[in-house]
Amino acid sequence: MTTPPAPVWSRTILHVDLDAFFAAVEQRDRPELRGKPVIVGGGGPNDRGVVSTASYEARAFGVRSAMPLREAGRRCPHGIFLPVDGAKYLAASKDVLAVLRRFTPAVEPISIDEAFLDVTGSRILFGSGEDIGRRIKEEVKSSVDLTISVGVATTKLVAKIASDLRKPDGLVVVQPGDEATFLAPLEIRRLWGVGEKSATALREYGVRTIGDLAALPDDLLIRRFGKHGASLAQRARGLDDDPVSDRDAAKSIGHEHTFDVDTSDREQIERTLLAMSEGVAGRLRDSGTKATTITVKIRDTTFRTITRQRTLPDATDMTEPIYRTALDLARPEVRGLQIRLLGVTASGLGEREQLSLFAAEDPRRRKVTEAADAVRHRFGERAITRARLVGARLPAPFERDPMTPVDPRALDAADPQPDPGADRGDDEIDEIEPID
Ligand code: TTP
Ligand code: MG
Repeated sequence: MTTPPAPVWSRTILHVDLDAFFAAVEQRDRPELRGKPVIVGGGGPNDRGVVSTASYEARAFGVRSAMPLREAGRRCPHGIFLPVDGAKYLAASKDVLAVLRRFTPAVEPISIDEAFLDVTGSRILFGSGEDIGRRIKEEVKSSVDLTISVGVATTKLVAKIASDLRKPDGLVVVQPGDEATFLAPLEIRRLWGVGEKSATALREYGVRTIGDLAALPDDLLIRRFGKHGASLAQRARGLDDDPVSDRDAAKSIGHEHTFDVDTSDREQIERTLLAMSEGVAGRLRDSGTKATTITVKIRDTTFRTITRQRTLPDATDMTEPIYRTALDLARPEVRGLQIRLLGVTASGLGEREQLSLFAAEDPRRRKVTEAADAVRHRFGERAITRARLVGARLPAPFERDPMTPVDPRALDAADPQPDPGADRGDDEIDEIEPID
């Protein structure tokens, strides 16, 4: 669900991020590890894997997430190396979420250890954003025994950057009106929606910092970057009404799949996304709703879990736009990783009044889909399937999901296409892309 929009300047958004999460859970559960350099990941300093995370004591020796364990062993020979215990971290993550939900229903988890909260409506009960941030820190400490860093601002982007500034155990408040000044000195890449391509294009205009971008005239940005140019500039000026979405389970339709064996096989990953997109689209049609937001969830072998979300230009209940979006969001994230779990969720569900939007799609395709739905309902879900899925070793739970006949070539065309806006970096825009 999406929180009802409040005037941008009056919103209070919190971003919370646990400190050295996996290592902190280990130190919590084994007090003898507190104050020690703990390095979580793989099988130890001689393992070929990488560091998931390191306690702040280990970071003092230069150990970082994603560093080869051997390198970590060289930098911190007396480090205590522990394997990843994903189930334990998930449980802690859920406990923290429960604490956050005491303060507002508008909680949007974005990875295993971070979430956005819209506490605008909670201020009357709990005080200012700063007060709420402080209380959350206290309650996470007393209930779950972990420390958390909090950023408070009027926008998600500013709150997220703020929470990172005084880690660990930080609380940083950016007052309403100070957003643009706060963002101005930061490198342009930290702005959501600015990937490498956009950054390169912006550099042609001498834009290096977010402040440089904010100073560019709107008409130039629109000419160069299309319709998203203006919203990019607004974001650079600290104005961003991107809502905190609480992804209420009842208000979204999604599928998840855990692979029997973790995989980095591109074909298998794409096929799974396709099967899940089919399932989601079929269920949307069955429930007579269309969705505007697609979210993919990716968990890797180390239990690192991320979600990526994008709002579609038009509401849909069709496989192709859902799959295309899911693929686009997942591709850069799964590269080189062993994937344990994938999920595709549709949210921002609207009613049938959106039917007028059918005009935006090929009416023949809808007819074919509707005919397929009828067959599916009458003869069962396996009656119809896409060419790409035939004979594929599909993940079991989705074999039962609705399949609809669409020219399989259309699906291959669902690979991100060089659209007219591609060289303008449009594909990167609108993506909720957490900052590295
Ligand atoms: P982060 O929040 O990025 O890192 P952190 O919580 O360990 O440290 P801090 O926030 O204080 O800087 O990631 C959360 C968890 O996700 C982290 O504890 C382990 C896991 N993770 C990986 O497994 N691999 C990675 O490359 C990263 C960045 C995180
Ligand atoms: Mg963290």
